[in-house]
Amino acid sequence: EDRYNVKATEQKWQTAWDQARCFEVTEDTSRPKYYVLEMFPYPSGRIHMGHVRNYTLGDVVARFKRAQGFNVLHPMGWDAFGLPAENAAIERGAHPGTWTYQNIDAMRAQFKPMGLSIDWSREIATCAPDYYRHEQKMFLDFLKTGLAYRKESWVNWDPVDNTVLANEQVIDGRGWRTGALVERRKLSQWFLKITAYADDLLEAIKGLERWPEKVRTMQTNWIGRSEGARVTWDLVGRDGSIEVFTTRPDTLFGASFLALSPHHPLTAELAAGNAALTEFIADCDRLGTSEEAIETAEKKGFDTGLTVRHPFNPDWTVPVYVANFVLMDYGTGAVFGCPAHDQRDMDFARKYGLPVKAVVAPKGEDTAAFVATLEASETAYSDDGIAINSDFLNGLSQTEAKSAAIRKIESLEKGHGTIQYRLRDWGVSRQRYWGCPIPVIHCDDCGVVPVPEQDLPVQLPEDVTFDKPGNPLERHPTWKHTTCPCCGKAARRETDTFDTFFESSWYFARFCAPKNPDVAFDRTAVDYWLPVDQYIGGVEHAVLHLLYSRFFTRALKECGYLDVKEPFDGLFTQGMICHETYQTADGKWLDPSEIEKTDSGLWIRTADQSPVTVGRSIKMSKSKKNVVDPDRIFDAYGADAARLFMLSDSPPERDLDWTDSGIEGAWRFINRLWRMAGEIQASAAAVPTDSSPAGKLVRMAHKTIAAITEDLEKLRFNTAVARIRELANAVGGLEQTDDAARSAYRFGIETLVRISAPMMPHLAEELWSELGGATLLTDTPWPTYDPALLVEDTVTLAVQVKGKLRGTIEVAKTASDAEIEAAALGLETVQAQIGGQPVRKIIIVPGKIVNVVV
Ligand code: ANZ
Ligand code: ZN
Repeated sequence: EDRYNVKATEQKWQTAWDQARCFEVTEDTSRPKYYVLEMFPYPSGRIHMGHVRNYTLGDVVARFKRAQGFNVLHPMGWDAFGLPAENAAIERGAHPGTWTYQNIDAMRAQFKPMGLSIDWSREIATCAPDYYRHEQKMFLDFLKTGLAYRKESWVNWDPVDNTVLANEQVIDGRGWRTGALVERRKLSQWFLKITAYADDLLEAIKGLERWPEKVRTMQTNWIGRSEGARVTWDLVGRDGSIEVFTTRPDTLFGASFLALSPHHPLTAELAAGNAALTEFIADCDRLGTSEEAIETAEKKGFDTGLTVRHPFNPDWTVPVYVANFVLMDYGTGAVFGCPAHDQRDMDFARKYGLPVKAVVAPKGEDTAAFVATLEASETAYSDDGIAINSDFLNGLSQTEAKSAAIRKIESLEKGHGTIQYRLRDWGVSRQRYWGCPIPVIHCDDCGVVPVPEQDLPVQLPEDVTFDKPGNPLERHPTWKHTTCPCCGKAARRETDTFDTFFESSWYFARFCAPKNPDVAFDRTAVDYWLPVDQYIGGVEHAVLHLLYSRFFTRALKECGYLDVKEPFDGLFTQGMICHETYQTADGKWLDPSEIEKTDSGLWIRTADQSPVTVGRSIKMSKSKKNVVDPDRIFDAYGADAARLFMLSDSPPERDLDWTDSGIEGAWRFINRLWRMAGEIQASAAAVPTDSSPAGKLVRMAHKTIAAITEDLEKLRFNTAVARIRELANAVGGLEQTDDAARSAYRFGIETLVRISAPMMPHLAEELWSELGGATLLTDTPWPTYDPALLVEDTVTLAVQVKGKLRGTIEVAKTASDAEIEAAALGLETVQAQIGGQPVRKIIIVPGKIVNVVV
């Protein structure tokens, strides 16, 4: 045969690995473990190139670690609950479960031909009752320990469909199906107390040394620790006070108003019987619940007519507004406004004609001029500076002024220094069908009663309809009707289900013993496998999923489920796959199959010969029609070529441009390796390591093993591929003229095969068997190198004539002066410079220069 039969070969080895159960693992305390995990996919129906990259990266790590002798766990599962299944049910009438399991089958069938070293016996789907029953139990334990609680909170409400909307279903402030303006509504919902761990989650980020800096920063900002003060302002003319939270107590002398959240208890009190204020609150509610909407909306306020006394001077009073930008669930739900030093407050002050008083000035500037300019300006000064116009704070730096102000507040008993976190408790209730039922029962007499453990799982009913808006669990004729476990009277089941981030917060631990029906985690198994040594996924999960998992692991430890605190020891976030885009003159996106190149090299649309603009490479997305279907690539070039290309051109953390020439290049390289292996000639000679070309090649192979081992250790896959290509070039360039060369050639191929195995496992396995490997390459240890052969045995010396560089020579490190002189004089360029003159002296600087003096 003269062509590599990629289809048959890849299929053959996948079957061989399956039959040998190569990737099925059990705990084995005699060997070091290594747990590799890619973020598990949502079963959308088809895999995309992002999946191909993600699982290729993970598979290289898994296969490499395995060859190094680790007991490698590399499992796969499906994040199977979620809104798209319900949307499909609404649009196509298929049951969400049917749709989901069909998608799982389709995607599994697409993953299998990739030749991933996955232990498929551990496959899980989070929508299976024997998965979610365990999280119902966890929830009951969280309830007992106070980590789960119920409180009123805001949701997006579609007033036409009369249904709660998920954030994704709100588009530009409108319901996705009705187009109606979304409102805020208050509902009683379940929360998990992630804030109890705010400090610990923040502090422990320091220890996550194998996480990308970028992700650590994002988590730090998300937790958002702010040092500041709570300050009390007494109301004028009535009892009571308003407490505000501020990070800038140093600017207290610049205060010109107080602002309450529309949902502050005092606001509610004032609104009773006040139609204008009630209308203002309703107006604020129409903004929806997203922080972004609130931030970008025009700042609006309502003057309550109340005033409060300044904490440092009871004679100084400022007005109290209700303002749309003050959030109820941060700090105290009330702020003091300092327009000179906060842009939002400045906008507000200019709009409502409130005073602007400068109390901070930059060091070393003309203060009077600065103050005059700032107080007449529209732009706040929020940079650092020295306190001015601030009584006892004058002259202090910002840090000093903050502490001094807090000391004063505390001595006056008008508040105290405090630490505030941006992090909020995690609201886990969703008014959706396709999620894990929350295991509680509502009884008119007993209140909220947990479902007794022996009644778990609370299973989703199968017979549901999606013909009307809203949650089918609500409308189901029987499901929600039950009896109270306490008093036995008729009672109602909770019809909310969990946020789907709930399932993904513990799946990595379930993989340790996924079939255990009795407990979520088999202790021996989780103690052995956790934490995950290398986690790989998209940076879009840098905050929520990864933070929830870190929280869950702590909560589970507290409830006695396991004994680690951090779930992911190493984290790697991969870049995106990008592709060129094609557009018609009027902006319509075109698929590559709709265009062609003219003889003059221009792109046109085949249908009407109209010109096409080729856009820069951007993230593959269906809407831009620039996706490449993995199936088509596997079919045309095989899995190894797709894998190789995924690893080749860009470092894995960067975006990768998909190009036809790139995948074709990978394909050609695979064929070239295959042909080169076919050119091995028999030889009985020992593998040479001398300074002959053959010996040099062998040394290079040893160096390549050393370097690639380090590359793979550090996830520098593109460099690793480059080294394989270099070695292949060198092997291909070696003439098999004698036995030593034939032996070196064979050694070169053998090395190439072994170091390619994590990346191109099928080709490597095929060539290994042709080389006569005794076991599967997959079961063969990683190649070792001889450190002695890494040491260079030659040096390169610069040769100068009359002080000018004229060439270089390569000589053995042990070469004598006479040998070096002869080699230098042997250079044609040197002879040309000497031009027959007598050589007076040759100066040798060892290891560096040969200077010929004439
Ligand atoms: C007075 C002040 C003066 C403020 C100044 C800032 C600059 P971070 O850093 O995010 O913690 N704030 C407090 N509670 C708020 C709420 N519930 N809704 C909206 N804004 C709120 O921000 C803290 C600052 O945000 C606080 O400090 C407060 O405004 C505002 F020159 O107090 B500051
Ligand atoms: Zn009861």
